[in-house]
Amino acid sequence: AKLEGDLLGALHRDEIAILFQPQFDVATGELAGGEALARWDHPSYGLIGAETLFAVADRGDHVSQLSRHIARRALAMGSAWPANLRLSLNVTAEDFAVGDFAGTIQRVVADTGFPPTALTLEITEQTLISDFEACAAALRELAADGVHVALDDFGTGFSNFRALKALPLDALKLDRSLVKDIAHDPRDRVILRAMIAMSRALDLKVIAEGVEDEAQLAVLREEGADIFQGFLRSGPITPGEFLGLTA
Ligand code: G
Ligand code: G
Ligand code: MN
Ligand code: NA
Repeated sequence: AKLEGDLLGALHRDEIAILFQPQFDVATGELAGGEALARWDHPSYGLIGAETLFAVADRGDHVSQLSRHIARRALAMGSAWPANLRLSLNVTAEDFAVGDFAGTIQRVVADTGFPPTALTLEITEQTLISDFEACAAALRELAADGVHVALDDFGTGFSNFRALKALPLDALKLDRSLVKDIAHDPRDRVILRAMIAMSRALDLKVIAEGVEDEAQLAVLREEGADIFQGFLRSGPITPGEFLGLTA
């Protein structure tokens, strides 16, 4: 009960920290953008991860306020980035089920001056089922503004091929469980190759996450993945550290 009661105050006291995990071009190794990852920098408990943060927000029915807060803060930071870099924001179907989240994103884009074509929304399938149509419609509205949409966590238990067909997607983001063994297990490599072939045929970019060693990156390069992120190059870093990478 304690943490729930703190959350609204935390939003006002600016205790929600936003880190960015850099994303790189597989072919060239160049910085391509960053994924915004939220943390709660709690005065007594220290850094609280996104999963706990959102669980606490959910218990207090404050998820939509939290998501809107993160969108506004992340895009304000991103508006200082070079124009060629993409900013990825994690969103869920639940975000689109409350109020007019597409309108919120459009307003944040207008207020911050962040170019919509440099924004990628990473949508997870976890909660897509119940609010699928509303979510698809909202994403189509944003896609019409030039916002990009990536299907996140692809390859986890929530993978839903319906989303591939019905959402206005630009990219498929392969979960790190699909990336982990590609350099050692031929079966994992076959699955990777098939996912990339499918993505090509659907005109989707392929983003690989959880890349931890050079052998994995070499396989991604040979198979033709587009973008990667992972501890091999960088974990999540502060906005200041991220800007340092662009200098
Ligand atoms: O970075 P971390 O390990 O705490 O992330 C845990 C999970 O929380 C990840 O799946 C990540 O996508 C998710 N997450 C991180 N930041 C956000 C956010 O701002 N919004 C949503 N909906 N999920 C987030
Ligand atoms: O599900 P999502 O990708 O949004 O989760 C992001 C979380 O994954 C971050 O908290 C980050 O610390 C973690 N992460 C980022 N890169 C790697 C990696 O290369 N390996 C592992 N195991 N975790 C990673
Ligand atoms: Mn993500
Ligand atoms: Na993910």
